[in-house]
Amino acid sequence: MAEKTKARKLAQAAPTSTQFSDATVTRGPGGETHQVSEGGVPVLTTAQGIPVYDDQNSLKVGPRGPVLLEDFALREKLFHFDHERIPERVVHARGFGAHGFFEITDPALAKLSTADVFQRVGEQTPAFVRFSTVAGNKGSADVARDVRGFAVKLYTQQGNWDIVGNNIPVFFIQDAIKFPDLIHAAKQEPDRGFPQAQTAHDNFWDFLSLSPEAMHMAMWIMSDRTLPRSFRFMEGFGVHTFRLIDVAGKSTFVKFHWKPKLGLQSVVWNEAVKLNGADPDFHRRDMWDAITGGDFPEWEFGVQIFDEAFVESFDFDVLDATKLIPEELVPVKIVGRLVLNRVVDNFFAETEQVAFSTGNVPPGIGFTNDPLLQGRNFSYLDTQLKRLGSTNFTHLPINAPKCPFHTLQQDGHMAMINPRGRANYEPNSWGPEKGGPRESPTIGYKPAAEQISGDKLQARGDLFADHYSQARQFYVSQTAVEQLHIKDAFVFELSKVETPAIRARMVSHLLNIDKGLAKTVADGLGLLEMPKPAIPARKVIETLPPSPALSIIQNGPKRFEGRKLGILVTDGVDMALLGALQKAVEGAGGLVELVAPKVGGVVCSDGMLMPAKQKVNGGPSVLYDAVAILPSAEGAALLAQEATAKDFVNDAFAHAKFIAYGPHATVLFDKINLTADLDAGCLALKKPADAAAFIQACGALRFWPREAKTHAV
Ligand code: HDE
Repeated sequence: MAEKTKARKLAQAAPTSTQFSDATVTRGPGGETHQVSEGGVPVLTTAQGIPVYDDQNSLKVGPRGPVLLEDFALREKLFHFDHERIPERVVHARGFGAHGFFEITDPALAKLSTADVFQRVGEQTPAFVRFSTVAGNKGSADVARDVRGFAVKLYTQQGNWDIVGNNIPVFFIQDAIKFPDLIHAAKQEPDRGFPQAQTAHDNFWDFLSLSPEAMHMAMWIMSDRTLPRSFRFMEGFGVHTFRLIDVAGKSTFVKFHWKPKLGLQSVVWNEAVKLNGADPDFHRRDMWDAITGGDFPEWEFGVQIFDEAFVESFDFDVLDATKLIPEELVPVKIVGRLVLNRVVDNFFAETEQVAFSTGNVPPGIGFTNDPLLQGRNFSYLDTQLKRLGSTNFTHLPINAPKCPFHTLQQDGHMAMINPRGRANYEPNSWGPEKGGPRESPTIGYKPAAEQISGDKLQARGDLFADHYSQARQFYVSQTAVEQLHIKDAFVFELSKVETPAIRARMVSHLLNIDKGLAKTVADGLGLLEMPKPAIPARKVIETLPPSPALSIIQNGPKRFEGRKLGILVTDGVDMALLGALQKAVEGAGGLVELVAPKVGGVVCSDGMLMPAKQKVNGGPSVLYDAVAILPSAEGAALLAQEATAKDFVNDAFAHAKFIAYGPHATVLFDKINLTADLDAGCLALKKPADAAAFIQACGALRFWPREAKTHAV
């Protein structure tokens, strides 16, 4: 804890008011960063450095105008403003990035790959990570039901390595040629321009139900994986099979994994719906608060390593991105860690302009013939030109390598890295170092040796044709609670589909995955007739054993660390109870926020003023992992008249949260008819010593047995 407090202080001490980040600041001859007026105030200038006389009024003829075109400061200001926007990403438009480092903790990879980043245990490699949703536009809400992007850029000493992954280990499609169709179908429909950031519409389910290869992913996206509680509590996956290439050029197959140190956690759907209204920035705020508070998010870096013999023996094709390799079959070996410890200085310069590409791999890492991966290698470089406007996007500080680099590329829009001298080709006689820079057969990037021959054709491998076996395996690997959420999600999404035939077509696929699931969804939709099962391309659908690694609840943290308790308080709150709760939460590594009738705070039973974080109508319980209700007697009577306080309790209960309550809370519970329903997830705080047991219970994160009793439809 002492370490955490120290880190928190350091993070708070970090300068926040510099006008430019160091990467872009221009200094005068004496190192000055500003022209200074007589009073010592930094002077505003135009982009040409001309000091501005008046930034409140444009240049006019008389005080009522007309405005003169001569006003170059006005023209420049408007001109620049008019051009502030760049195209948002065609997918993954809404994202949030942070800096940190990667380090190897186990030397195992050093002999399998020449990648410099794997060679030295404990050496920190700078990293930048951008998390994102996929379908929503840049201004959409964070807690959309959607896949999350998990894109990692490692600035290694032999160039940038981008692992452009997701929080789900498989994908919708097998071949890049289907990507534009998938994304068109998922995003707003082209005639009406809605719905925004959701897949609950006809086009999406039409395409999906016509694409049996998407069925495994359909199960994942209808699971709680697409409703993460925080970026900090989700896994990341490289998805494709890549190669590690050793010094002899021999390659080993590998899949990359990121596992959150604080365990997995998701929110429930009704909570997500409300969160998007209460705080559309819920995920980015969580990340910002954690890092600036010194609670640095951390992931373990794991690898599944396998060889040609495994590839031959595996039931599926390792080149098929709609399949995973169960961890029970090839365990994930943890060999490193990723820590995020610095927020960006400037959102646009870093998070918006960062440009990832699956094609960015250093020596020692190789591609496979996964047709999705091969398409991506083209698409990412291509899209950066459109988005960032110049081939010189690599000159931007966030994209430039942090190791020495020297290309012979030149010119182009906004070239900022311009070599001196005469040598812009090679071989040449001019360069000081033997006509360099030259290619290097010793350290230069070399792909894995691979013999390839075959007919030119448009087809897929036979093993790509099993679309249901792993979908079924995913479903049977979930706990009953998670299975219920999957059923509910299908019913919700398909209920928003207006065309009955599309709903039925989707159910016809579910029949091949799990009959019980199909039946419940059909019932939930009020489907009059059960459709026939979809005809599988490959007749045999395997019943694979459950894989516990695929469940969120089974991989939860079992502790409250990194989580938040919201305490609803009023004037007169019992300071002994409040203090005990605060101490217990902090002891568990969590955070406490007070929600009160006024944000200025409350006067506690001992006369002390405690400031609140939220006014009750702006701090609904969806913002918290667990809640405590601690009003005084008078306060309880007040809250019983306040709709948002009643919602606070009702929602916490409906979302299966642990609830602690002080002696007067029952007035509020009576008012909302909750008293008779209080269960083992609701703990009475009779004395300060009860706080520790409550926080201990909160480690389960939700009191799931309540859920079935609160959802009748
Ligand atoms: Fe992407 N994807 N993708 N994707 N993707 C983009 O690149 C693409 C796929 C992923 O935070 C785009 O710079 C194709 C799988 C992430 O900046 C674009 C195909 C996975 C991000 C693109 C895929 C991803 C992107 C849009 C199928 C998980 C955000 C803007 C062949 C393994 C990166 C951009 C960031 C972004 C193309 C499939 C992850 C258009 C063609 C599979 C995390 O280039």
